[in-house]
Amino acid sequence: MHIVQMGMEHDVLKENSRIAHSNYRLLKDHGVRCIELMGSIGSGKTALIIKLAEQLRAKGVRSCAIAGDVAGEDDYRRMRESGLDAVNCNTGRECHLDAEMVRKVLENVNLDLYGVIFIENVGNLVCPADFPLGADYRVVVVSTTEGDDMVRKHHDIFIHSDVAVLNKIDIADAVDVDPDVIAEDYRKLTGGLKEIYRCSVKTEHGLGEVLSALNL
Ligand SMILES: Nc1nc2c(ncn2[C@@H]2O[C@H](COP(=O)(O)OP(=O)(O)O)[C@@H](O)[C@H]2O)c(=O)[nH]1
Ligand SMILES: [Mg+2]
Repeated sequence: MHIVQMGMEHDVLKENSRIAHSNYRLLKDHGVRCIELMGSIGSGKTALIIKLAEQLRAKGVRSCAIAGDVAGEDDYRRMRESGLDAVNCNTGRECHLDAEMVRKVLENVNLDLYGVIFIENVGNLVCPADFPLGADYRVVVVSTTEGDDMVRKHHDIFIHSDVAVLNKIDIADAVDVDPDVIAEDYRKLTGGLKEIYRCSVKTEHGLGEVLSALNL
């Protein structure tokens, strides 16, 4: 008899998927759309969430954000100071959020109050890819300051995300990065089917297109 040994990793990912699906159902039952942002430390995830939430507020849509970080309350505080409702979620030593952490946070959020929930994952371009959380859209945010090789080096996270955003277009020249190179790498990776959304949270350039890409 041939015995297939199921590794620990398989079980963990399967269980994560199951909980992610139940998070998704819970959010749908309350009519909440959920957007997860992944990306390096400093790519502009917090800044983008704050700005998108402001634009949604102007349209009468109320949002809440889950600030995922290894430690500290910095992003959570920035979100709150901007007027955005937020929940802090420290992972301790984990380099990514998982569906169970999000499930526990959602248990303590009055979902009937919100049209949109943003989830900021821990700054990391590798680990979050394997752990869906139950969002409608997984978004990867990279910035020009990270160099022009992000898509080539980290294709997994681009493949595991629905929408890709290239932020800090305003300082591309200053850091000698050609956004066209990143855009072309992404186009190739996605078989010519998808474009990376270029924006600057600072100047607000391209944010309307990002909102539309997220169906918001
Ligand atoms: N010039 C410029 N700076 C930005 C832009 N977006 C974010 N930043 C800055 O980049 C830094 C990191 O942003 P943050 O939102 O904390 O990144 P996170 O670690 O991905 O959450 C902050 O100092 C932001 O003000 C942008 O579009 N242009
Ligand atoms: Mg942040």
